[in-house]
Amino acid sequence: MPDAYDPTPSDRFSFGLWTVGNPGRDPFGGPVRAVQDPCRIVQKLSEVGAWGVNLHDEDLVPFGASAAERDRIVADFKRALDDHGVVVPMATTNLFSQPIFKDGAFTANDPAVRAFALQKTMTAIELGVELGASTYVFWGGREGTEADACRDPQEALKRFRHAIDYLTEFCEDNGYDLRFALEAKPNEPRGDIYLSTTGHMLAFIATLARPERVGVNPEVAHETMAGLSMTHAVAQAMEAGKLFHIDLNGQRIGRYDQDLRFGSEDLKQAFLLVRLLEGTAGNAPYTGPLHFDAHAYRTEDDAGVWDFARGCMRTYKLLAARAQAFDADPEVRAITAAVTDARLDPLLDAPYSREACAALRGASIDAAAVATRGLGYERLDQLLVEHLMGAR
Ligand code: GCO
Ligand code: MN
Ligand code: MN
Repeated sequence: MPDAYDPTPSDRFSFGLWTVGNPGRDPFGGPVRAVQDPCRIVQKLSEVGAWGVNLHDEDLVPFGASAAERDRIVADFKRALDDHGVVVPMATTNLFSQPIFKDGAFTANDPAVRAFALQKTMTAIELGVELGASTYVFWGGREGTEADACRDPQEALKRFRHAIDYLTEFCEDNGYDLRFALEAKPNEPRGDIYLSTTGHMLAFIATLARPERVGVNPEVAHETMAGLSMTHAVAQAMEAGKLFHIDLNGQRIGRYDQDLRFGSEDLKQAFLLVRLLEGTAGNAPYTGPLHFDAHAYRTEDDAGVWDFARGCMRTYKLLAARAQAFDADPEVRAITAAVTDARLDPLLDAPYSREACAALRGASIDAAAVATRGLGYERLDQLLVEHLMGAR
């Protein structure tokens, strides 16, 4: 029975060819599902109510395909997109699967690898532009080390910067209206990956030649693997105007990159993240693509894959509705209402000047009275739990 939580294209949900197309391979076992044709994935995505499909170059065009083969595959794919009303919001380069990238791509020590990575990325950018993508993701899966003495990590950063600056210039020169989104991950497949968190990426972006073209693509699993708050990472990106894309999935702390169905782990964090993205607490909402970088359990057959996809989207919508209700709850609003002080607010609002500073320093504050005031956060968090559990 369709209901209000069934996704529609206006929800801006997207999946990668590599996500719903994941055949269930893991480091201990081979595939358990057949590899699906990309055109069939497009059709199935439209059936389940998704809006977009994202891809790595090699998800669509096999590595080493001839020009004629490439053109035929791309033409078929474009026809499927048109037939089913599915768009390509984001494209990216696979800079991790081919053996040449065993020591990294843009940061590798061998100039032949770095040059090859740039060549491959420029070709993949052209594919993304041809398919109508407006965001281009950079995930440096192999940009890291096990034997850390192999290079000065500062040199790795300089090389990575050179690559991103080179590629933004390439887009500029060719009139490609693409925004870059940098995706951080602390480890896996490398022992340590450079620029390991969204915070590292944000600091790095400020050092680029064209920082306005570059933002971030935070992923739930990656921030959680690092033991960090995804919600805080996303908030920092939003506040900086840098949330260009997002990878939603489920993850438990301290584990390998699980890429589970969105909301299947730590529902409270998922709720807080959706609440932030939707702006139900009053902040400006995120209006970009809502991408699920996750895949079905290895136990699933094809039907289970589409249950997985529907589950990601429905959970997002359920959480958005719960967030609306939570932030409209008068009891919640009473606790979270801004604390105002007619005497101190003007002193805090005034920018620094000698006079303003003297006034601020001279204001008397009863520290003991302030410190003993209860803030009601126990009640607030219980209200959150009750909304989440459908008790309010
Ligand atoms: C991972 C990453 C990737 C990237 C993808 C797009 O841990 O494997 O999350 O799935 O998001 O390569 O750049
Ligand atoms: Mn990941
Ligand atoms: Mn990802």
